[in-house]
Amino acid sequence: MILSLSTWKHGFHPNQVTIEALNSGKSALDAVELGARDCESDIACMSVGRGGLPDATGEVTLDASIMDHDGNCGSVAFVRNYEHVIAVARRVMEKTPHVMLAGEGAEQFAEREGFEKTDLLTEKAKSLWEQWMAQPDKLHVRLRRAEEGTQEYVFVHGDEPEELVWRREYTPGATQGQQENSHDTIGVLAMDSAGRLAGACTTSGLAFKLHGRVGDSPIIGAGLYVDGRVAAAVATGDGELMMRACSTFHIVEMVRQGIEPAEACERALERIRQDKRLTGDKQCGLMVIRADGVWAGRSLRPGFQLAAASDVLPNTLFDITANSMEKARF
Ligand code: SD4
Repeated sequence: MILSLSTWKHGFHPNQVTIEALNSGKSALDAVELGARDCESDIACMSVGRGGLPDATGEVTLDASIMDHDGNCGSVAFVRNYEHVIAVARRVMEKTPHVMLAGEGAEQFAEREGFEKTDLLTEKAKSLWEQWMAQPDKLHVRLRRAEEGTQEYVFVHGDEPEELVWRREYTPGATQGQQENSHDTIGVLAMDSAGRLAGACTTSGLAFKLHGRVGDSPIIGAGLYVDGRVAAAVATGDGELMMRACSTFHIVEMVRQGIEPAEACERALERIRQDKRLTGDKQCGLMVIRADGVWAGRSLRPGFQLAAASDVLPNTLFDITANSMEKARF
């Protein structure tokens, strides 16, 4: 069988790219890279690649990781001016003895490897950063999409209880716009026709993060983990949660011990719920493919979506909750 999963609604197109690559006989590794690249070039997606929202100083800094069936992995963190950081991460995996390069060193490596320099900050991202800068208590302000179809964002202030925000935005029957917020990182998992697994994760991280902040996405075992004999798992959401819990490693190890994929995600979320710093506004979305092709997705709260496609399933968007997956209505 062939199978691909991508995080969030904006993962729908990348997932189509990934499944088509698998259909044309490409390896899982090539397919996840192509899917991730597709999102890195999509400027409408404001937390991946070009078009990503900047950090608190106005600079866009990217994190990415990639992992193959055999446990080879590469990652880059805090990279500026290179759009396809997923490809740079793959180059780290294939051309160096290292797993991870960060900051200036990663940028120099990208340059030496012939990657093209790009200005990652779009006018729209810059304008949102300027609006954020003008907020009185900006470190306690988060960004969410406003209304359905508008592609506009609103700032949610810290004085509004976040539990209420989630409840209002993610009640059943909420409109499409209400289901979306500023979480846009992409994680892609794939199984190719030879039964090989691979995963990729690429992001500009949390909007307006502190300069120098690195999230879970480039951390092997936090944002992404693959052991082709067992399972592949990827995470999205508030990275600090998955970094403290090593969530994707946790999931793969539970599957190794015979726990069903959906149950493994639920138990990983249970662990995250024990995090003393978990607050009502934080989200975490997890996806897993077991070596036999059984897959699952779970999230701390409603609002997380994933795209899934296989040789028997056309590319389809699913609504994910803490204990269920359902075909999305839009
Ligand atoms: C991070 N996990 O940098 C990423 C952000 C994310 O949905 O996935 N948002 O923490």
